[in-house]
Amino acid sequence: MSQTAQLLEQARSAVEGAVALDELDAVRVKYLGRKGLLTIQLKELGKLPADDRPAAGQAVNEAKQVLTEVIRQRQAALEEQKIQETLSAESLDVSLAGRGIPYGSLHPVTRTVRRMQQIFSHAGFEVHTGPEIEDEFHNFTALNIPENHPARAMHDTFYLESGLLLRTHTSPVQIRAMQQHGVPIRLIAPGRAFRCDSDMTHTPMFNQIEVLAVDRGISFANLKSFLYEFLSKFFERDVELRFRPSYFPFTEPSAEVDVLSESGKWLEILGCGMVHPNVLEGVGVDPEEFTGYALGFGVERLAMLRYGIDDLRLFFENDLRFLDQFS
Ligand code: 2NL
Repeated sequence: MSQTAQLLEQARSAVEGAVALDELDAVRVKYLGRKGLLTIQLKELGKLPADDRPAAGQAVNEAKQVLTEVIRQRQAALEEQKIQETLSAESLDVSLAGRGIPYGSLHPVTRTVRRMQQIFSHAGFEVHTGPEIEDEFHNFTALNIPENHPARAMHDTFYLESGLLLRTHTSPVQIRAMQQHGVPIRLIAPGRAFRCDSDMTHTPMFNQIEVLAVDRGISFANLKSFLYEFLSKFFERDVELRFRPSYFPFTEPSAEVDVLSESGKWLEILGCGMVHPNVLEGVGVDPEEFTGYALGFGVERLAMLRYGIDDLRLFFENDLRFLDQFS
């Protein structure tokens, strides 16, 4: 076998043995590069006798062409193999189970408001809402709290530069409802209230639900039976209540109500009373013909009792580890 044919055979088996593109390129350089073995043969044709040169030259050139083609094919095969490897390594298994979408949950205060609203709607009370920015008339004057009355200072009011204020309770909603719709009326007013007060048991913003029922012949007995009914539904057990005499400018008589907890403690849960005649007169209702009861709950307080939460601030920190427990 001629030297050229020998080199070609060596090169072929080197090409077959190359398992990566860089190995293949090393083979190409070894035989076909500027100082490659076949290239050198071409350069050394001059050393041959003149008669032998054409045939030898043709043989070397043919060998170079064959090898170039063999390398090209091997390169194509290796590239294809590499693509297949990449594809199978990066493949997406569409039959795998998904990662799941985390569900949100309602805030415990929202849950408590909704639950109370549901019980009240079944009892025939309409939900009314109103502005959080109020005037002195609807927040105080109409509720039998005249100017310079100590109760105004008692409420720790946030006043705005305009002379308006952040409502200190949702009672102005009930005043507006009576002005608009007259009586008889049964409504609940859920919403935010604001007081300039912040410590372990008070936050500057809290949620309130007030209840108002005005009709002919409503008495304190109706208020009591209503509270037993409502609170038994809310706490899902027969409740024991304690009515303590109290004072609110907008009710007379007034009471604070405690519920006996399952651990035997009396816990204050709401304030209530018979609507003061001055309040009824102020919205054009004759207190000789109509009477009514009213009450106010702090929603956070009720949510704390229902869910066994001992720190009011948890409601306002929005820590997901806390909130996720209510999904
Ligand atoms: C509390 C409990 C209360 C009322 C709110 C009310 C509303 C109108 C007329 C009369 Cl329009 N009363 N609301 C009554 C009693 C108690 O809230 O602890 N408040 C400081």
